[in-house]
Amino acid sequence: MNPTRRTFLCSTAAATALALPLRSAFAQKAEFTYKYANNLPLAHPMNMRAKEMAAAILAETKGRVEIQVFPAGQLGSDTDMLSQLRAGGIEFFTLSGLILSTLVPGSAITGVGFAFADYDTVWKAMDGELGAHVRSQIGKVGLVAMDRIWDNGFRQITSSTKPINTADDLKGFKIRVPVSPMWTSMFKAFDAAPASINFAEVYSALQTKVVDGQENPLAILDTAKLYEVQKYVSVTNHMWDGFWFLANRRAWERLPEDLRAIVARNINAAGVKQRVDVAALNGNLQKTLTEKGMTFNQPKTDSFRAKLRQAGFYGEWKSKFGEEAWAVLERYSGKLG
Ligand code: X2X
Repeated sequence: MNPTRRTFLCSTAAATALALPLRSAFAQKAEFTYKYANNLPLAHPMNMRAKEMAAAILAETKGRVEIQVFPAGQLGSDTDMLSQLRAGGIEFFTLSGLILSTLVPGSAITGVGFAFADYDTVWKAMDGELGAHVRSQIGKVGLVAMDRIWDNGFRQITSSTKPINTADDLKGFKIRVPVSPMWTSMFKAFDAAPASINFAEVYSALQTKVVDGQENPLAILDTAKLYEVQKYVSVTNHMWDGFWFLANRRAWERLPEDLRAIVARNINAAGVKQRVDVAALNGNLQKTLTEKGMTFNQPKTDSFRAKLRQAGFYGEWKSKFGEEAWAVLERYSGKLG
């Protein structure tokens, strides 16, 4: 082969790998082909960052590790995907700590009502002792949680019937909540009528009026098009929610250490970028959603907090999580209840 031709081939291969770091850029089949599944629409930053991350991992491992992204509940509901993750049918899965609590009870602690004042406090807690506390509990059930939790955001209540201004407006309100004791307990404490429904069925449950409302961050209202079936957004910020990036432990440990390090570094880096994207969306989407027909109101939080206190919500969850875990939470939240 003459040098000119070799140079030409090399530079073409390099250009392909940069522009399109896909399977086709590497001659052989990957040694490790792992599935990563989640419940969010393709347009959500979670999936955009995950695709970027998978491409970076494929390139850095020189084609040895391929992560296939399955968005939008393609592989089933959260409940199904959690079972598949445990069985090893999927290797990676992002899940709210509150839903994960059906398996790891202590992981719901990050969703205690009105615990975090702002994102600064959230990341201090989640990248600090509170996150470490939850990750160690996740580690006991055959799963591995990556160091950086991904963001879902502060949650807002939406409705097709009326704006929610005070806790009284929630009396008897038929609201969808994710499948998790923490969510059910919180909306029972508000005297609402919560129904546990997996995210995959939320749009149709709202459309057919099985429920009148739901609660989610603005980025989800937009990317899942919930504005088509909901009218009012009440900015309650009643809880923050995040997605643990989980791996099946057996699959994780099958990766040689050097590959594991590349994969972990890329997942955590993608998570940090995803946080920035999601916070920006949650901060800026009010205008877009208003243009799409939603009406916003900004309730004072006092009546909601008072209702949770009166209903014994904080006392109940403190005794469930235990003094020690509660003290870790209060290091970030301040005194609760
Ligand atoms: O199910 C939901 O509402 C969602 C998408 O926010 C979660 O995954 C917790």
